[in-house]
Amino acid sequence: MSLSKQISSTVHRTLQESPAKLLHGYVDGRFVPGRREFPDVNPADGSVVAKATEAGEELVDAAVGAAHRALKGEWGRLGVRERAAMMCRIAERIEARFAEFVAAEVADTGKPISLASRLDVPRAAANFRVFADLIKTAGVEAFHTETTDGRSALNYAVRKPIGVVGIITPWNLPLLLLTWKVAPAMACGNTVVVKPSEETPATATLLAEVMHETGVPPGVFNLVHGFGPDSAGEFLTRHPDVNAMTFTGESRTGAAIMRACAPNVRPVSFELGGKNAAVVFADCDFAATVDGLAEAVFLNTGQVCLCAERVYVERPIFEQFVDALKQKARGLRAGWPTDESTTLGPLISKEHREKVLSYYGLAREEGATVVTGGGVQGFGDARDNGCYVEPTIWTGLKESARCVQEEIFGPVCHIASFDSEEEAIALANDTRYGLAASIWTTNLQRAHRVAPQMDVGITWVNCWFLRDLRTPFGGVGLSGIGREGGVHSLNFYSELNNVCIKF
Ligand code: NAD
Ligand code: 6OD
Repeated sequence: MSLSKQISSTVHRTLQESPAKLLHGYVDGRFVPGRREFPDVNPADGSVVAKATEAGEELVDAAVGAAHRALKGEWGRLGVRERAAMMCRIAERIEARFAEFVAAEVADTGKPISLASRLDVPRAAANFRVFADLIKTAGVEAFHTETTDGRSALNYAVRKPIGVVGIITPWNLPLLLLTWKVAPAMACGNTVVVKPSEETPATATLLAEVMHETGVPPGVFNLVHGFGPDSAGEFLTRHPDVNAMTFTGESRTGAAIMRACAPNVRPVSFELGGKNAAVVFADCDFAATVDGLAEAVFLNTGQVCLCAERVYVERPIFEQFVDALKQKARGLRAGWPTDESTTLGPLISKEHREKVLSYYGLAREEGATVVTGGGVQGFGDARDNGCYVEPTIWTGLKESARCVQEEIFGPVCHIASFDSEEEAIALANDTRYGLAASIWTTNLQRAHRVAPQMDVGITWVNCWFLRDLRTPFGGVGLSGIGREGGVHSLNFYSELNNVCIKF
């Protein structure tokens, strides 16, 4: 059977079987039930695809305790090459269970099967492979120091695990974002307690199964399910024995987690929200830019932190560009996520749909021209119980409008015109966020001039979401604290002990 047929039949089987499925936490090498069950809902039609069990404070405490014991056990004694080899085996097991991972991600998020197969699951395996490679080749700083008595000292830094790392992740790219943190944390010899989003517990549970099958020692990877406040998320962030916290999610949640980490002065790494700008110059490759922006605005139904919600287009091509992106929006196929030809899935939940629709309403009040969309599709089948919204484009809003300043996290953008490079830079930087920007031009001198002036952590030129996992990833302002990726991840997930030897 071809891979795509295999994936498709696994997805259908999973959706049929899954209402009976109970997703437990994984602590100290065992699957353990939590204090109560909560539903895992498929946003395509509102059906319950599984139930997960919420970890209470005792289970989170048990997970942190197990993680500490594991640091001192077999895992702590493994050499770098053995750890790296284990991580490669984890990548292989993810690939061996590829169809199940895709099925679980599609059922939980409603994202199109084509997207989960091309992006989410391959990246999970790549995250383990890349950090296995990096840790084997990572160097340390060394300095030869002349001393005042005419002798010398050798300084060199030793990389050590930071300890137990708490990892909290969101629902938009659940497995990709979880493994983006688990892999470097494990590569550096840490143990982890992970808390995936309550909206998407399934692939994290499959990852726990993979850890188990791969022979990862008990306590190295621990999983607790549940919510944020007064639930597993909060219990983890305020646990005094967690040595570092890494979090991806909303800026507001980042602030709450920072407060929880403050009393014990623990390091944090935050990948937060964005209100990203795309700047389109009149000299761009028009067709390629429209294709690129259609992805940058609508991929994953706009639920990628890097999505462009503000598009600035140089005046001579403004009308033509608005029209071309409108055609792209109208060409998206809002279908069943399991259908190979679907290009637009639902939003994650009814609650999130209410939020996005509230912005669709607000845009009208704020004076937007609705170029396309602005409402909800009707399907005449079970998808009407789901969380779909129309892909939407606005023009005509003031820069101060809430729809231009606040992260919406849906399939929507506002397009405005500009007349000069300076104006484009000022408009792009007029935000409290600072995650990513994209610049579209065939003039490379301009690209080199403009890109460094973007107040963001990542600037793409003539591309978007093109990832090399060795590069720094993160944001400024409300978009986060710190950088992960390559050596930046290794530095966050390890402590450096500088050894100074006089000779
Ligand atoms: P969220 O902040 O609501 O939830 C993220 C996670 O935090 C969930 O697991 C949730 O249960 C947990 N949580 C919530 N409150 C908590 C608390 N008080 N203490 C501890 N844990 C808590 O985010 P979301 O709605 O799941 O995800 C969407 C957001 O994530 C968007 O803002 C998006 O931009 C952002 N995001 C950023 C990046 C990035 O790399 N910068 C990547 C993906 C998503
Ligand atoms: O590609 C990545 O490593 C990454 N962290 C992507 C984040 C996407 C936000 O939704």
